[in-house]
Amino acid sequence: GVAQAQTLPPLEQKDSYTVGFAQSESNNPWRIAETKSFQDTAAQCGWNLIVTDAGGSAAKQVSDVDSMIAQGIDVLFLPPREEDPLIPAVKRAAAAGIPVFLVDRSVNPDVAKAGTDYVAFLGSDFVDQGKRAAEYMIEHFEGDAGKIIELEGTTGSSPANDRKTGFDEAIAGNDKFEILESRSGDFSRDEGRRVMETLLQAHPDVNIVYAHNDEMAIGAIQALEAAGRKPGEDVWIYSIDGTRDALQAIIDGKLEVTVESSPFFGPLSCDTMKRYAAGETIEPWVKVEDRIFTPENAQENLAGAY
Ligand code: GYE
Repeated sequence: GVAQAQTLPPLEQKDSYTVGFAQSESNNPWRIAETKSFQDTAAQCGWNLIVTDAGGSAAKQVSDVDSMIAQGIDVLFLPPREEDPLIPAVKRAAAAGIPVFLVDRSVNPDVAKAGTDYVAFLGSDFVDQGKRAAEYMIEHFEGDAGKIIELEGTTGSSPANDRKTGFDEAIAGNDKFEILESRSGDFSRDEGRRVMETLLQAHPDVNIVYAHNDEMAIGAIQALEAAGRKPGEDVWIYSIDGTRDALQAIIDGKLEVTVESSPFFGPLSCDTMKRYAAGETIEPWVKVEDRIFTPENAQENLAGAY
């Protein structure tokens, strides 16, 4: 509407754009695949692409965005590491006339809004991902009572919050499943392994792990095997993303499922930016549709995995 047109910075139609992509960290294959997708898209989309890496620090990501604003970028693509700390930087970019597209993670909707503070959020439905992981578990788990350890993603990030919500909603009122303990593994393999080692000692009766991403699921598999447990036999693991290692773990019988969360945001970002420059009103949430990887299709998807 009129209010949107007045508050969102416009974007000129031109052949080349200086584009900022302020990556949050590069310590896992998902984020490396995402950065590569932006780099692979740059030439064909006319982007002079500036990429930064905040190394897992929201404060560093804020200062990366501020230096991009100072450099005079035309457009900003941002995966806010956590839901709150990046909001002031998003608002500063918009105030400097830079259209901002949030990619793969969103911000606190009570504090910043699509169509006002930023153009749109491009990404998956994380609540639905958590729900689908739970539904697969409910349908396939063969034990009598599911005792779950939940490895949560980065505290305060939109995928960690929402993947928890979706999973919790799906098992609410189901007496067969109980979450023994939930703890953050920061979406990282090493942290997932360390947290799993600790929680395994506290809860030796665990027979299910729900990991908010594949890296933590792989870390959990390592911790379980080191403790003499048998992933896929006495502990069933459910996860999200669709990395190569996760597909291989499914093929090896150590992981039950991974709900897809695609990192390939380059082409979608190009398309959305061009639509915006052409004067289209962009939907507040440009939704990514995700598949699910199971023992039935893991092998055929391995070659295209990252
Ligand atoms: O699932 C995880 C990554 O924000 C959707 O971040 C993304 C998540 C992804 O670190 O592996």
